[in-house]
Amino acid sequence: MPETASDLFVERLMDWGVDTIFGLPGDGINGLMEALRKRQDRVRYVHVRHEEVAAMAAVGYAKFTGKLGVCFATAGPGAIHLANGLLDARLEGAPLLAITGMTYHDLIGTNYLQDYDTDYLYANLATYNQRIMGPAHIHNVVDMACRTALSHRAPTHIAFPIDYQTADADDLMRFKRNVPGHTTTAYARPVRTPPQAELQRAADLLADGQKIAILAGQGARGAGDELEQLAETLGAPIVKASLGKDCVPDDSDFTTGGIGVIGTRPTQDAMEGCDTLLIVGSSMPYIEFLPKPGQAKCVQIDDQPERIGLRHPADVGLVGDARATLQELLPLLERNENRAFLEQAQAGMREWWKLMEHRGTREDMPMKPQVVAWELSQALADDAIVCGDSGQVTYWITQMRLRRGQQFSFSGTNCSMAAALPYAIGAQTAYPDRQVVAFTGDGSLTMQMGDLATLMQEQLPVKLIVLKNNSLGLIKWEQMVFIGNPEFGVDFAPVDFVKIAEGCGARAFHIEEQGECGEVLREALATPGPVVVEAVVDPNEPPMPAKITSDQAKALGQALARGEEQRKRIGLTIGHELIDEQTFSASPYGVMGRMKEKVGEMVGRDGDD
Ligand SMILES: Cc1ncc(C[n+]2csc(CCOP(=O)(O)OP(=O)(O)O)c2C)c(N)n1
Ligand SMILES: [Mg+2]
Repeated sequence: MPETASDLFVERLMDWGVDTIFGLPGDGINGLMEALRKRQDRVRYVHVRHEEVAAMAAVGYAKFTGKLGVCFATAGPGAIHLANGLLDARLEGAPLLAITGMTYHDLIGTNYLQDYDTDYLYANLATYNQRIMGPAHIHNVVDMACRTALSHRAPTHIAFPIDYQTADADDLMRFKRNVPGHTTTAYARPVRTPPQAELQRAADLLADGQKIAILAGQGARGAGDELEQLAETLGAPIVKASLGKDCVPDDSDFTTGGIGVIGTRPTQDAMEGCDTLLIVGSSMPYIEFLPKPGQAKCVQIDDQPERIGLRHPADVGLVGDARATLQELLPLLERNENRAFLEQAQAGMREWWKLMEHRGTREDMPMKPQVVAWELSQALADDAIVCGDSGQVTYWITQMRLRRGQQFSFSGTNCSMAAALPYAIGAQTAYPDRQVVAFTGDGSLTMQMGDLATLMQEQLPVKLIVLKNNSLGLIKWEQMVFIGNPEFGVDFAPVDFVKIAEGCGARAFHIEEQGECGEVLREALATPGPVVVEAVVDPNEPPMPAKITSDQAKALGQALARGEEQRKRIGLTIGHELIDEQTFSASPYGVMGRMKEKVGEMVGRDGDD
């Protein structure tokens, strides 16, 4: 029987199916802690070392399970620490419930201890945001918060004043119109499909396309079979936004991999050359990599009507769940007998993977960061979950070759640093028996290093791989390549991550040579319990886009000329790669390779004649 308002609260969450909660206590939330203590056999409390990690772990949990992620923090400072996780949930589209303590209900607004209106704080973050006004309010508010988070894939927030947390569950203040039992935990997942007439309009438009490309995003996760069927029917390559990386595996014949500065050359060719674009569940923000408005006709599938036409003009908008909509659309489509566009993309991808293998097996010292991602992709378990991070590390990990059954995510639209470790905490809590790998940078890890200790404490056997370049690598290149300035304020003092990990009680490995990388990674992945792998990598390896623009080349030249301190090393590295990759047609330096291909095509054509 619930004795306190907190008992009511936690039991209602359990009725919603909540069995895991991430947080860090304080006197502003101790009433709720007692309700959790009494139910610790049914609700797993994951005790983290920083509230941001609690919120981000709950986002990771939600992203990999599709279930509601739940986190909590104490009043004032604890609540403020949670905020980035709410932003992450909002921009990444993850269902999240954040619970924060608040000072005593009759001292609010008096500059009392940790007195801060956390509901005001979250006003522009949470889709549903309420303050508990007494025990009789709890069911009403918890039900709305859970239902809203799940329906909108969005963050919601409940502020719970301290004295109400321990108030008697039999509250005598209930108003007569608040009929007990009038609200329930009933929930129906919205799976919409568009009207038949709209589906037919889309099918007609697609029937006119000759060079069709599909752009699939996070919303297409879970619709992989349908996407591949669609690609086969339309003769259309599937381009993947980074958050949709695992919607179709990288070894599928139909995908050209990622898009944007981290994307592949065949993707860019497909976007530049298509006459028809079919967007499935993507609103990825890199608009300049999409076909220019007017170039291609467009059908867009999205379950949020306000997103139709958001990034690219849509001729037909299909509002519906990606999988259910594709299942209705597929029978209306004719097979496109013109396979040339798909075949060109497939040939391009064969060249792309040759380039990736070349970059991933280079023996240079310092070790190239691509080597770590390449070797990792060979060593991963078939059902591995990989959590990426923000930085140059994003390039290497999103270009990794994922196999069918493996899952991937990172903070893709919020682009928050220090997401890999919390996401991995969330993923490993949800799937204790799967291999969970966090792939992170040294800048990110030093932001939330305390939570390495969480892995030990919670017995989460996460394998964390940190690329050590003693720098906020991505920003250094952005300063040079985007605005032509020499790097400034990006290097930092080296950290011995092996010692840090061992200090937390975890096993640790160190890699600095290509030759040992694969073997050490395999050993690390096979080691039970939490493991940290420190990989020392070249700080001067440029994150190369698939095609270099003249603006980028000019800005880099200007940055070097204006006194970039590493100009010699950078010049040497780029000069070396320019020669080294000349014969690879997928490389931006691959002029020779592309010429060879063109000549080959011409000779082949003549031969056929
Ligand atoms: C919370 C946060 N702060 C700052 C940034 C800006 N930022 C993006 S990537 C990056 C550098 C990441 O450095 P590191 O983790 O060492 O990875 P590297 O780029 O060196 O591979 C920074 C500072 C951000 N995205 N998120
Ligand atoms: Mg770094």
